[in-house]
Amino acid sequence: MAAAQKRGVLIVFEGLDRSGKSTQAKRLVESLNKRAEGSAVLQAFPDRSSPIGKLIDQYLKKEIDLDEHSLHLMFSADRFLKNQMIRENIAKGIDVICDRYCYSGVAYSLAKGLPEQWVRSSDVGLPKPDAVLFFDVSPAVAAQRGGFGAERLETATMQQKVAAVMPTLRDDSFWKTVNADGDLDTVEKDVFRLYENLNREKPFESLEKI
Ligand code: T5A
Ligand code: NA
Repeated sequence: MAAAQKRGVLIVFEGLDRSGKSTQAKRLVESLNKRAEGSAVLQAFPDRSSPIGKLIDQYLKKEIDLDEHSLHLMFSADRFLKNQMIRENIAKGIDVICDRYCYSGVAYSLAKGLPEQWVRSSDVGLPKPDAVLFFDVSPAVAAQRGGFGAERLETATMQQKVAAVMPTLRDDSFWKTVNADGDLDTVEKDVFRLYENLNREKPFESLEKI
């Protein structure tokens, strides 16, 4: 009898701006697909190509203003639009790698001062990650990296607030800290080691709280 097909895993890359999330999420997906084509998919949040994501993109680029409550719900809605896609892939044995997820949603909105219980409620029901890799970068190292400052939330004040909030969201059952100060290859190896140790035997769940 053929062995039962193992499910895929949901891995979320979180952290401050310029911690290297996008670079490493892409590297992981590429290396998994090199080993077995079609075995992993990458999903960035916000998905700037979706109708909701386009509005979020315009907000981030300071082209339009949005009420902060609406914006929070738009970030959540953008994730729920991928709810089914994530679950279908996981069931088929395909790994889903997310570049940011609801932890960014909660951290940035709490940093803006929106009400805590309300902020924490709008992503309940989303697929629960098997691992949240928190990219821990020191401010001095992040400051040396390129591409900072153009978007709306990329201010020192906002980053300090998010840096204070993000670690309080940790859930020890799936939260893993990655030292993001290292060079690209060292960080990639650390990520891969964490990936290889994930447990595909336990049932896939939904988020009951954040
Ligand atoms: N947001 C998001 C909310 O408010 N609510 C939400 O619900 C969500 C999902 C989205 C913005 O929206 C907010 C948070 C954000 O403000 P984004 O599209 O994720 O932002 O942001 P980006 O600007 O694309 O990405 P980041 O600034 O977060 O950077 P990354 O992805 O952490 O870093 P990366 O990989 O792009 O690297 C940055 C630079 O550093 C270099 C890279 O080559 C690149 O130049 N680098 C390294 N250099 C040396 N050594 C390393 N180890 C390096 N790793 C990367
Ligand atoms: Na990014």
